[in-house]
Amino acid sequence: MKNFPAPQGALLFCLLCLLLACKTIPPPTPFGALPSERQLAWHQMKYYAFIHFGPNTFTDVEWGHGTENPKVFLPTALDCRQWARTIREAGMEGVVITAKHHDGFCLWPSKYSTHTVRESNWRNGQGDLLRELSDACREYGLKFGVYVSPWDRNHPQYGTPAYNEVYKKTLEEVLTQYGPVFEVWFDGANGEGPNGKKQVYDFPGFAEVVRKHQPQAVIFSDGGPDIRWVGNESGYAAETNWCTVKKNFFYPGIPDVNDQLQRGHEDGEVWCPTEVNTSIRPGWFYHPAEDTAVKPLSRLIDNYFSSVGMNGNFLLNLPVDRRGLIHENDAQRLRELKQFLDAAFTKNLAQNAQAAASNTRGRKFAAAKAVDNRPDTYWAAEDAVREAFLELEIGSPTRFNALLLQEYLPLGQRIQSFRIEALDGDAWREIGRGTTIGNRRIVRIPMVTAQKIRIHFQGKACPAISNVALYQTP
Ligand code: FUL
Repeated sequence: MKNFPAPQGALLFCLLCLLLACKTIPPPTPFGALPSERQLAWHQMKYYAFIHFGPNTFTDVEWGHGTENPKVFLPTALDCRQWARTIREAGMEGVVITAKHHDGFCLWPSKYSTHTVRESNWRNGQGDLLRELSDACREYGLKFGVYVSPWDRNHPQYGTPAYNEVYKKTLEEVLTQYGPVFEVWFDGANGEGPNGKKQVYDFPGFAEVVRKHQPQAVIFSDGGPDIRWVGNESGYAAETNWCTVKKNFFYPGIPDVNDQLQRGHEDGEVWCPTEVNTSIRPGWFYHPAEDTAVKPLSRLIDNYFSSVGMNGNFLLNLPVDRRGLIHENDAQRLRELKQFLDAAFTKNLAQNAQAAASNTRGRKFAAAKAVDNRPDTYWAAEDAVREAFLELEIGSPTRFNALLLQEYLPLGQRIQSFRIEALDGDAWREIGRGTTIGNRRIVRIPMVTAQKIRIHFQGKACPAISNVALYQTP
């Protein structure tokens, strides 16, 4: 038998051990409900635009009756490329358009309705707003999503079983003619139709149509199935926000559970995270009187931290005006928010931090994986460890007032609470605390200067943290 010379032999032995060590330490066991691929893709988004546009824009109401003359729909200078440019420059990642609101008016020439852009004089009745917008989204690299109201105050068959079939056909048109759709938004509102009857909606059937034609699209409603309403329209997720909910508990239009929608259910069996929707103005649709009521920057910043920073995504509504443009005042506020976000989040002050942890399950899951800027690696503790801390040595005294924490979602949402400490002289001083983390938690704290910080995690299973970052926000 051939012997290796001693030093090479030892080296090989070490390498083998290392290889074995890496191989044998399995990742933590996933805990509880887990996200699907389409949900994980959606979790990578943060901030996108809602657009409410239709006859209401011209009649100055929020809920059209469905009896409006389609000729009222007459934007004078409609330009979807201006929308897409403005949205892109705002740092948003996509658009969800009211293809049909409760008045039943279709922004595309649907075969299944007589209340559409075809019956208006816009583009001589030859227009298709979904075509123009989806083209503009492609040009500007934005994702395209649709709101198709099940409640229809115009359709003569509304209130009968036949309407469910009409609605499915309508949905099919929207989902097959305009390229990839990233999100389908089902509103829970269910009022009376033109014949005074309410509809019993076939939501499972509607979802089937979405899955068939756009399997990657997430479906939004009060009850998901993919993403849920956050229980308010003012733009706030809750401090405690679980991605999990009880099975078959929420459904579209469910009354009196807004608080539970906001918080989710800690022990829920189903993954269904929150999307936080609010409008940049008081109304969803355009009203000239609200030109001076665009929300102040401070409010939008607050909404950003309370959505993107509280384990949700931010869907900010822009009421396109009667010209068919995003109004200057709204565009200005979007630019201001973008400037704030750039100033706040471009520089991660923990970028070069040295990380250590009170417990680690092996090299592959080392503390450093929480600051390596990769979403697919994470620090994890051993299975039995439900409380552990990460320690960051930043290198030099650093001023910061915000911390970003992210869990590695493919293993479930695990953390129930956390505490942040800074080394102050010889003593650790608490500078912040919170409850859930999930996809993304941004903790705002009073400005501190520190060189060493610790984040203590406590969870339902061992922590699996993919990212920690520090920021100094204006
Ligand atoms: C609500 C609707 O009734 C409003 O008109 C608006 O579309 C909002 C986003 O959802 O349920």
